[in-house]
Amino acid sequence: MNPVDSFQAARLYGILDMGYCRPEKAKPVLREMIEGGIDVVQLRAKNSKLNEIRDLATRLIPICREAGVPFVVNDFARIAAEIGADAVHVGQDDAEMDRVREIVGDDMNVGRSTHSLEQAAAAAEDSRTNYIGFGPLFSTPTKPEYKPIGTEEIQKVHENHPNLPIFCIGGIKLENVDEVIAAGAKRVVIVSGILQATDIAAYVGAVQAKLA
Ligand code: 3NM
Repeated sequence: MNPVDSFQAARLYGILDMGYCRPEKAKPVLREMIEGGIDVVQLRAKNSKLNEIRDLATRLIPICREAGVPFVVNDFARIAAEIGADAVHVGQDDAEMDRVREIVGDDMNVGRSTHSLEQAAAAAEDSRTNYIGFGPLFSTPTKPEYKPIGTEEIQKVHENHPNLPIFCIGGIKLENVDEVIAAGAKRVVIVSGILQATDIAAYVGAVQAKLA
């Protein structure tokens, strides 16, 4: 499957956020996510040094490759390009898209965080963007500074952009994913729910069963 199609086909996108995971645990946690059937994995390390992120990404990408799971680097286009990641994910405030494309070229996927229907529309119109995150739906300790947008606009954002892979994000857990799906979500991102689960593979499998 080519990388764009794999984002289109994805249902559950997991983020290996180093705020929840010690570096020495990253590999076993990634393996558990894959065992549970995760569709996409992003490495997010807001407080790590560049060389640490590069080292970690270099160690993790072969595990994803072997499993056929797309590997995404958060924020750092240069590292994504160096290690041959499947995508780089950037926020609204991160480097301008031209700069990102200059670094990663035309073939790599670029994902963008959006926090409103307007930002989603702008990303959808931008041919440099391949998929979006849409949230945070609920308040979340993983991104505490962002105001939750709720679930009311999920239907609308899908109606507005039927061909864009849209990943709902923010405060989604196994316990509330039914509500998110009922509101129109087709794809979700989960961070703390997965990383704090006692059995990560079982948790991922249980969310996948609901999204299927
Ligand atoms: N981005 P959790 S919300 C990394 O809305 C991130 O763009 C968001 O973590 C956005 O699953 C978020 O632990 C945190 O709530 C999601």
